[in-house]
Formats: sequence, C-alpha cells, structure tokens
Amino acid sequence: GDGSPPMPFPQPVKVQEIRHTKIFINNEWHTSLKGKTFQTFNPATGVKICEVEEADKADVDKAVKAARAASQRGSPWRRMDVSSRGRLLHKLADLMERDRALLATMETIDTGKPFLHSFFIDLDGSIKTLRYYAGWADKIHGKTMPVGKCLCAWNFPLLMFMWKVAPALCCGNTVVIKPAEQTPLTALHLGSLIKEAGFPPGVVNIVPGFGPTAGAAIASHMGIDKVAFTGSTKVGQLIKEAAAKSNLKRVTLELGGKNPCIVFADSDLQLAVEETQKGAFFNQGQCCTAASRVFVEEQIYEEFVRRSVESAKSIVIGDPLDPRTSHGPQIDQKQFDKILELIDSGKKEGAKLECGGVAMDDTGLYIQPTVFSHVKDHMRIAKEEIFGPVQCIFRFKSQQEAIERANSTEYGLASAVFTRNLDRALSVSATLETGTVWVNCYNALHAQAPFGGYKMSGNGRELGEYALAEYSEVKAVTIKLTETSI
Ligand code: TXE
Repeated sequence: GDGSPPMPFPQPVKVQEIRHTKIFINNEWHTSLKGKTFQTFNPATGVKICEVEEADKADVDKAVKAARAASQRGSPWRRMDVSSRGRLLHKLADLMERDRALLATMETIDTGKPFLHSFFIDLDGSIKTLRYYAGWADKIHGKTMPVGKCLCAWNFPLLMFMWKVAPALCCGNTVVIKPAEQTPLTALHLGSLIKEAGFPPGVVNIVPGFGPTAGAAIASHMGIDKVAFTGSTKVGQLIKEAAAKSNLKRVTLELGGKNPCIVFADSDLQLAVEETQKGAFFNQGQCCTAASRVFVEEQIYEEFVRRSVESAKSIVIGDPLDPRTSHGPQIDQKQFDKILELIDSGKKEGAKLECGGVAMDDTGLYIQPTVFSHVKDHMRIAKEEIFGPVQCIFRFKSQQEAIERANSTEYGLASAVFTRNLDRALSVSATLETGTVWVNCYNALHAQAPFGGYKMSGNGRELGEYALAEYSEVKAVTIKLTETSI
C-alpha cells in the first residue's frame, strides 16, 4: 500500500438487548394506551427480536397534541432562531455518526438488508440528508409553521424517516411519525438521539403501529396539516381519500414503480449490465426505484442476457450481518409469497427463466436472484410491481418503440437510459414520463436532487430545495404604504 494504515472495515455490533421499544411522545417513552404490543422479527432467521408498544388512534391523538403544543406561538421551538435550528439538526447528525455501527446493525437485523449496505448507503444517505437540510434552516424566508406527519415504508426505514423529518424540521414544523410495523427499531433509537440532541419536547413524536389503526388515524386527523407517505399505491389512494374527507391536509405520496431502463446498442455494454442489475437486485429488489423493466436493443440482446445471467449467478447470498454478503432475505412472508407467485406467473405466461426463480432451501425468506428474458409487455411480471429480486429483460427494435413501451405504464417514478450518444440520452430523457431519469447510471440519489413520481407513482417531490415547498405555507402579506418616497 501507500504506507497509510488500513481503513478499519465497519463491523456490526453485538446487540444484546433493544433499549427503545416504546412510543416516543414529548421526549418521553410511553406505553400503549390500549396496553397492546406487537412483535418484530429478524427476516434472516425468523426469530423474534422484541416486542414494541403498539400505537392506536388514542396514542396518535396524544402525539398530535404534543406536536401541536410544541409548535404553539411562544414555544421553545417557535422562538428558537433559525441558526440554532440548523445546529440541532447537525447535532442529531453527529449523534447518528457516533451510533452509526449500532444503527446499521439494528437496520440489518430488522430488515434483512446486508450490513455494509445499511452502513454505507442507508446511514450515509440519512446523515447527508440531515446535514443538507441543516444547511437550509437559516436560508428560508417568511414561512408559517404547520404541523406535519409522516408514514413510512419498511424497505428503507431510516432513510425514509430522514427524507421526511429533516426537511419538515428544517422548515420549523413539528412531526408525528409512524414507522412501518415490520421495521420500527431504528426510528425508535432515533427518538433517543433526538432527545439527547436537545430538541424541545413534542417536536418529534414517534408512534409505532399498524396501517389500518395508527396510520389511518393520522390520515384522517383534524389536527394534522400535512401527511407524507411512502408505501403502496393502494394505501396512497386511501390516504389521499382520508385527507380529502377530513381537513384537506396536504399530502405527498411516494408510491410504487415499474421502472424502465433503455439500453441502446451503442452503450458501454458491461456498464449497462452492471448498473441495470444492481438496479434490479439492490435491497433484494425491494425498492420503489427497482429497475424492473430492462429494454435492450436487439443487436446486443443475447449478449446482454448472457452477461446478466452470469452476473446474477455470482451474487453472494447469506447472513446479512456478514460483511461479505451482498444479498439478504425478503422482509416478510407476505412479500416472499407474492414474489414467488409472480415468478410462477412469468413462467406460465411464457417468459424464459434464465436463472434463480426459487427460494433458498434453508431457513429465512431468501429468494435467489432471478433473471427472465423474452418478457412480453402483456405479462404480469411486465406490469405489476414485484418488489423482489426479479430482473425482466425485453427486446426492442427502434428508439421510438422503446420510448412508447417504457411509458406505457400507470407508474412514473424512475427510468434510465444507457447510450454513448449524449444527444440521444438528452432527447430520450425528455420524453420519459418519470420524475427521475438516470443516464448511464442507476439509483444515483442525492439529498440535493428532487425525487418523486409522475402518474400513479405519487405526488410531490422529496429532497432538494423542492421538498421545502412541501413542508411550508407561503403567505403573501401586502402592505399599503401611506407615504411614498419620490
Ligand atoms: O405496503 P403498505 P406493504 C409496495 C410494494 C409492496 C406492496 C405492499 O409493491 O409489495 O407495496 O407492501 C401503512 N392508512 N411498496 O403491504 O401497506 C403501513 O403501516 C395509513 C412500495 O408493506 O402500503 C406502512 O407504514 N397507513 C414502497 C405503510 O403504510 C397505512 C414501499 C406501507 O404499507 C394504511 C413499501 C392505511 N389504511 C411497499 N395501511 C415504496 N414506494 O418504496 C397501511 N399503512
């Protein structure tokens, strides 16, 4: 080497006991008013990790009261000057850095995602999002302070928490957040860090619980001004309906996708193979941005499929806490069954199963990375969000045809174009009906760049300067002057 000491490789920590399992309101830990708890499981082993206090409507009411009180005129949060608000967000980021290995371990135990992914992707993204919005706190002018509320998915528990909480706090809001029932642990640990960082009581409240109870109570609550949701399109519709029927609260939705990649014959073939496959299999395929439809120009089709299969077969499946592992289990039995059922439909409808297609035979919810070639647009695997490690490869002849097929879906979250011709990359990007287009790369997400969907992939944008608009009200105060100079 160059003589410098080797970089210490991050290692998971031994988690003896989960310390934070209760409802977090007013910087304090509460038991559920109904006295209920629910269990959270390690999807790699099926073993119960712990019991978590279950929030229901009454607990949500309590959290909303706390959030409302914390944003009253004259409250410490309202009186706090904006630079101090930014410093608090930075302080929270410092604490997350201190507890980074622990948080990454907990995220891995709760979701099954490989430890190094938790450490380098989820933690890195969460901390960067916090710091990005910490920087914005003293650069926003003349906004009022509504109360916000967020509901999160289980595929990126910490990251989704930060994508919502960081811009909301940056704008001076107070929040009530319900993590997904499968993955409450890291959100609850963050509760302890929020208290330690010195946020006033009630600014952030965390209510672990289920969708039809705690989630629905939030969506229809009269005391909540805005709800941000990440999850399925079906539940997104329920939330918008509940918002409309209660107090017309603002809603932003980040929903499913069926994201197309268009690979032209003039692309860097190896790069396209690697990026589209990472896009398909990252997080065991449990990404709203999963590269689930790969359109490949006919001249390079066979070679593209050959290399994709070779690459899929080399993926290291195993214990997500083992740093060598790059592919873990699916989140739960329901998702596992849904994925296998869709794989089966692909076989029946005549797509060619190139590799994978089955579960691993030992314990846990592992599914082998699966590649289908000769997929046709009418098949279910071409239309439905699979949310599992399944790559579908299609063949196309002309640019126009590829664009039309890419756009012929009810979704519009992300897409990608692979070509060495930048002219073509730009003109194809302009025609793709998706909130994000990646050129010669995939899943390139940054705290600075807006993210969100066209069509049924959602409403509104998260991240970047655009997200600030989602967490603030604009007020025009017009003053008639009685004296005019000159
Ligand atoms: O999602 P749900 P599920 C997609 C993916 C997956 C499918 C089902 O295709 O296979 O959705 O997953 C809360 N009112 N995505 O069943 O049900 C729930 O408690 C209010 C895409 O896990 O949408 C949880 O916090 N809230 C996605 C959250 O909604 C309700 C990420 C997500 O659960 C509710 C996850 C209700 N009536 C799944 N019902 C993405 N965009 O990345 C449930 N919830």
